[in-house]
Amino acid sequence: TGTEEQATAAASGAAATERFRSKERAGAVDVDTARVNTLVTELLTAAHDIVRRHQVTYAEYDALKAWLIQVGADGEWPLFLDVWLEHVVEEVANDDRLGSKGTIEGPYYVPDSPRFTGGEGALPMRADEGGTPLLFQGRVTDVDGAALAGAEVEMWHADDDGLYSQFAPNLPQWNLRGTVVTDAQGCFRIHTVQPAPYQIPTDGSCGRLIAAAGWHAWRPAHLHLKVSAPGRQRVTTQLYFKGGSHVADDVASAVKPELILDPTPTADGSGSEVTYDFVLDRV
Ligand code: MBD
Ligand code: FE
Repeated sequence: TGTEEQATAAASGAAATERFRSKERAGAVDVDTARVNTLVTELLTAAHDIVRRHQVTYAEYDALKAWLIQVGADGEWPLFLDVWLEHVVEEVANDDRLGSKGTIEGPYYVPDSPRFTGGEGALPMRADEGGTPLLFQGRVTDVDGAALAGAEVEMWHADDDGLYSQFAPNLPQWNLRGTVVTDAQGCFRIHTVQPAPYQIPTDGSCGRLIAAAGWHAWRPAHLHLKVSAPGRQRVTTQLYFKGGSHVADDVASAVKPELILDPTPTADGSGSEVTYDFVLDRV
């Protein structure tokens, strides 16, 4: 019609920035003076070294300054940081954790999604939701193999157009977001649809950086998950699809070999299914 709201970098950036501001840990940072001194001094020293080694010009310095200002104006700091820095923070944070591998959370998690008890649920979706139906099922245990009943398996993912509800216009609030609580055996079954690959918005600052540097803007299709149970460490992870585009060259560097699914067609030909189990370490 021409009046329909389009997904824009600035709108999804503003929503991601607002989401980050409202999360518990965001306001409560209190880092030790000596630690700030060490980290910021080393970061600046690395930048000084780059300027000297590459003879950075005033034109380049001004391009950097303009770009940094615009990242904030576009609300794209959450996107920028989660795409290009979070993977190393996650690696360091979970280095010695037992059980299921995790990976980055990214900018589009929203807590308190619709909850389904009894071990089974279908993520909220539109009547005409695109994408192949997918049954994602498995079991949650502790590191000794004991079933974790009442564990929460939170899932959120992009739709068949690569868009996330609450960060793109015209999607139902909880589209493709839900929490399934495991049954007495620790089992869960989640009915959803296959997501599409995600493209970093091309009309924002992250997109301009990608174009300027000659990179690509793609993440492989992925399911986001948080799996938690009382007295266990919560796992934040993502799962990818074997043979999918950009599994081998994710712009966010968040793929690990343990995180690749290989769904099989369902017997009745209606979609595909895959089993994936989670193991949660002690706190
Ligand atoms: C995503 O969907 C995502 O998962 C990450 C990590 C960054 C940008 C978009
Ligand atoms: Fe994502």
